[in-house]
Amino acid sequence: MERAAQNKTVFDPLKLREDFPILRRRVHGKPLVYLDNAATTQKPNAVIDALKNYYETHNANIHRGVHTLSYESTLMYEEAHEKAARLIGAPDWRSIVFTRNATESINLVAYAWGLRNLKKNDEVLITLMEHHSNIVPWQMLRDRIGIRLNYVRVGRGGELDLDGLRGLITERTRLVSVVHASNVLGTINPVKLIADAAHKAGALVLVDAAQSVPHLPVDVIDIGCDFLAASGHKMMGPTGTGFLYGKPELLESMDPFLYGGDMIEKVTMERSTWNELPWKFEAGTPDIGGAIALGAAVDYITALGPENVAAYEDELLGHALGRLSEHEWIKIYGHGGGERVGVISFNVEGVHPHDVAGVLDEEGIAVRSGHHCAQPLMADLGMDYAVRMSFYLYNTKEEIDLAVEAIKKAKRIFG
Ligand code: 7TS
Repeated sequence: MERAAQNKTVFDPLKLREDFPILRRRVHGKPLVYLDNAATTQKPNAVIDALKNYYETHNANIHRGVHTLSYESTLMYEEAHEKAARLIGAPDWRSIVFTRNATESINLVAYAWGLRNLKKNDEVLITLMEHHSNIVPWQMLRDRIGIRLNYVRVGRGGELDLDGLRGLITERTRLVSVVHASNVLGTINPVKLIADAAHKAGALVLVDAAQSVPHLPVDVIDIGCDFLAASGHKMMGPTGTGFLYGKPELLESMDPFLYGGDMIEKVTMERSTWNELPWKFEAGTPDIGGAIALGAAVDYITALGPENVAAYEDELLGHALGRLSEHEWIKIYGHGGGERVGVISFNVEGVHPHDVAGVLDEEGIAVRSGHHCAQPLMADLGMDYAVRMSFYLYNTKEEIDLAVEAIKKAKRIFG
């Protein structure tokens, strides 16, 4: 909340909303209120125009031939890597591998690092707070090579059990893979501290930053992580975009993930050698236009300032928590203090979460109801489903008030 107080007037959300054409649309006759930003975010004109401009004036395949369009596309595609690198404080743009999404980024590490470097009884430590995309790849390695998969527990207030975490890091731990900001509870985990503890034991650290990079200043050097996975589409970039950061020396030491065109240096009938970073990990024709438009999204966030985005979302979060807490029949999960991103999961006593979401939809309000791809966490919290509101920089307190009114309506109808 302190951050918000210092930065209150930094940007005008009403002005900024004009950059997002979709926010002008109506749903069931009501103005759209989009509160499902943890799933994917809306796109500003700058991103839509970058995509359109790419296809209208530059479109060609990259790293091929000398013709002008291919040359331009290649430069623009490489520049998008540089922008992503700068956003997360990576000194070398070649440590950024473009992927389709955060899920693919984590799978890249599981296949290209895990399959080659882990052996039976090695340990991977994750947490109960993970999205399925940071659980299932490690279960795959457990089933294929017999690694052990351990989970750090989560307290009722939504905090990771850090003492438990220290106890679970052993001399067999090879990787600690942890979510930076929870997509269910909003909890911001102390990833720098976790990275220190892991490194002391000789383990590597992967940070799942799908919900942090869009909302907070993130610096890979400050955190000290070895890998960081991010989603482009959760930070206003096009769907089908994401990236993996890896320490260059680690990426150099790894085998490729996918094999084929563009990732090779030389191919003979007998064998092949690999291209330099990051192309070694970007096999086949990538989403060139998407990546360039993701670069435009990075420009948009950078111009606003990630610290200002965080401060404004903190204001929205404080407002929403205050409004929801006025009703004892609303149960909020995991907001026991500490730093949070703008995500609130809750249930309404006596009303199924899908019914809550259905009533909100009739009012033009988009929220997610379900298991949020975090079933182990949901089970640990003693539920199957919850409603989730998640904010972004174009949301307003008035929208949150409309959502609270619609929740009250759902309670009146179903409760
Ligand atoms: N990690 C976290 C913490 C996430 O929230 C998500 C997506 C992912 C990884 C996977 O990202 P993707 O880009 O591969 O889809 N989370 C959600 C969500 O909460 N609702 O829809 C997608």
